[in-house]
Amino acid sequence: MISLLRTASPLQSAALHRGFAGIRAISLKLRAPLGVFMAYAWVFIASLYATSPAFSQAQANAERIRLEVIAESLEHAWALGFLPSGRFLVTERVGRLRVIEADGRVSAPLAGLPRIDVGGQGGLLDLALDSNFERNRTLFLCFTEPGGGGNSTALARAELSADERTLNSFQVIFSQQPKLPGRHHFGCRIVERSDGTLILVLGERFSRMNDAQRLDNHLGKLVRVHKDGRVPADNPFIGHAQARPEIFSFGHRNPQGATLDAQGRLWTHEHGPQGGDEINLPQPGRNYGWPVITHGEPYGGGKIGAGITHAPGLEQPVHYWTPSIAPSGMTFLTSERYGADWRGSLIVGSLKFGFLTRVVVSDTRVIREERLLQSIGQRIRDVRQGPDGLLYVLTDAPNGRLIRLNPAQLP
Ligand SMILES: [Ca+2]
Repeated sequence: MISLLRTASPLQSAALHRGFAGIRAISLKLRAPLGVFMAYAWVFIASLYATSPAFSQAQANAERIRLEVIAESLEHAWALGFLPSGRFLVTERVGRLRVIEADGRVSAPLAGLPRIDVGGQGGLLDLALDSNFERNRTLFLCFTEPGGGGNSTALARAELSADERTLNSFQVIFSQQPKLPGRHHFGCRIVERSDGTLILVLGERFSRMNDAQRLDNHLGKLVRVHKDGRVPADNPFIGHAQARPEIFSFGHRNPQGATLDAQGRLWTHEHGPQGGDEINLPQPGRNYGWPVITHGEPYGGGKIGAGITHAPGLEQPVHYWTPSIAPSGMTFLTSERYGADWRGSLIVGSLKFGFLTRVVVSDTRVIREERLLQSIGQRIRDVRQGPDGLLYVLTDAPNGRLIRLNPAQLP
């Protein structure tokens, strides 16, 4: 509760300094404390749309959400899962997996993880519960796997013990090739599609951006595998000489968000360089352009390659952000817990600015955006919708938090 109060003032100043005139006030009102980890605060929502019609809408949306900090002191929390027991499962990038009780108590690190190459952007990253978790206790993790004089992103399966203290039968089912020295651009989000296959998004490791255009490696790719690691027979590059058979789509930079919409379509986002963060709807076999085309530029300015944004045969993003927001985490809001008009929004976290962006979409088009939680004061690493239809956020900090976004229930 105190930490929330602490963050409000400097953040308000910082946001105003950035020129977000949409912020009129950040008001925090304490409610009855429920325990060491519980705090409530009223949070006003700000919008980048400072001009009148959109700003009026933003004001109407203000006060829809109040933040409830469920747990703190999570060391660079990265990914969130919801256990049928009502507990939460959280990865910490530093190589730990923890269970959080509904009342916010944080468990000791779970046993059963392999050696993980923690450092820079690498470590224990995403998690996804199997769609049949209640029956098979299976979950999927991706992490930075050491080896070959360096590391790469690996996808593994494991079973969570009945007491939820141990991972059993940990098994790597896919390893990105090649392994390279370096600490950057591991990508790493896992999505189970309705056909039961897994999509894993993979970065191009920063030093090897041109390899995103080559099919003989897994750098800058989306890959698709069965839950036991077998390659689906209908993957798009099966039978192509020199192509890695796991590849689903290519020409990606560093994706850190992936989710399905209500129709089962796959949406991803990825970090651009300086500007040009993208939302894509990856289709099998398609080329998403990096680094041949980009809406961004190198850090410090100039051109990447020929400095072009479009080219024949290369897919355009459905949306891009310039300046970059550094997106991480993504989910469709399918509930009406925040009002019927928010249902169907794509919710994306921002590392760079520490906000959520509510992306209003119509079918596969982006209509507009609204920025939420600009007072949160930490990088947002993950956002997911819980079984209760509410949104949950993980923040990426030495004292990262698990936060529930409650409807404000205005009088
Ligand atoms: Ca692209």
